[in-house]
Amino acid sequence: NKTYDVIVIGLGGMGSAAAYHLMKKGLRVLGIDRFQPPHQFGSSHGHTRIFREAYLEGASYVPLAQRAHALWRRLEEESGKDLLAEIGGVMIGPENCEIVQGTITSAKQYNLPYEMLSAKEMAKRFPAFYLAEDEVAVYEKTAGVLFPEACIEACLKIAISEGLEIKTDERVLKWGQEGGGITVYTEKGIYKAEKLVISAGAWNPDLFGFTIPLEVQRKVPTWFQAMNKPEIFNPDQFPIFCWHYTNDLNIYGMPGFHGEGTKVAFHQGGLIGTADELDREVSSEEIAPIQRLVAERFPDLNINDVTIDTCFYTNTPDGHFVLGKHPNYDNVAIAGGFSGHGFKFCSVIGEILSDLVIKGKTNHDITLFDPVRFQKL
Ligand code: PYC
Repeated sequence: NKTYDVIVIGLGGMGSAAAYHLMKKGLRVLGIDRFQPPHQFGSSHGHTRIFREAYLEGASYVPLAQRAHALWRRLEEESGKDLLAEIGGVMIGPENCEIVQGTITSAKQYNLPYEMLSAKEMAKRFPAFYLAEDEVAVYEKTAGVLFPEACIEACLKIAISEGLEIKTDERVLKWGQEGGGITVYTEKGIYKAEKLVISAGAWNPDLFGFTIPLEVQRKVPTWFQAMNKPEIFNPDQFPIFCWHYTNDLNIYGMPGFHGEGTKVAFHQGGLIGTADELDREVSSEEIAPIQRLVAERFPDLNINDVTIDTCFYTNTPDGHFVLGKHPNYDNVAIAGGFSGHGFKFCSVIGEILSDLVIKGKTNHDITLFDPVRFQKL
């Protein structure tokens, strides 16, 4: 039976990037996924993801976003695919809200260029958005959109061309430390490696193997077609956005690139459960609140011409990621709990995971993501 250097469980955004970086370092790697990546069953699908560097969730994300940006551009060059479209981004809300102030604080700390726009200036520059008079926007020119399925495809294609072996449609049942190495048991086979990366998204709670408060939440993203002035929803006139709605509720969205419509969705809320058991059916009552909000804030969208999907967030109590070495096993690295804002970092998280399993450490600052921080509370 072949022994690998590293097994990667989960080949979504994070796992495919980890596999890519491990192959670049010349290792023998096996990747396992319970579906066929890129697929629509987890957290890495749905056409588009936000990219931004001025980071309202904390300035310590900025260096990671900058490195992620460089790595996405490198992957684009290597794959010949368009992965990141820099169409700009606006963080909107009353001047003192967290979305606005958090973005400004991190931009100032890292000297990132930004512009403040009043409601009137927004109406002139980005006419699809209807702001209240007391709302403002922080505009970041270099924010934009990643194409998640293309990102995963690019990572896997390059990694496979360099020798990555993959097993797809294969569910991992358990893993363990045996004879100084790792054994992974799937429904179809048994695989051995010296090291393990666990990056299984919404399936991480079953696989991490230690107590950690991860909450899997079913999200219902929605895409709306334009009713009037379709040109104002084109990527050259419609930046990505995060918008303070109430103190506990934000919306976010971005333009369509391939006819899918303008995405507008709630960042908070959704059914809680397990990835295998959460219902994928969506009732019309469930989308009524976002339709009401779209009618108010984007009156040129047609709230009845809507496409609906489901996907998962895996939330941590503080909204920060889980990334580091496994608390009980030195030869296992884990990544998860991305709480709905992780995809933009996949490229750098792949690099960090490869550092952790190869060198046992990384030069990136990941202290915020300590996997055992909740046990210390
Ligand atoms: O990745 O920035 C993000 C984001 C915000 C809300 C959903 N995704």
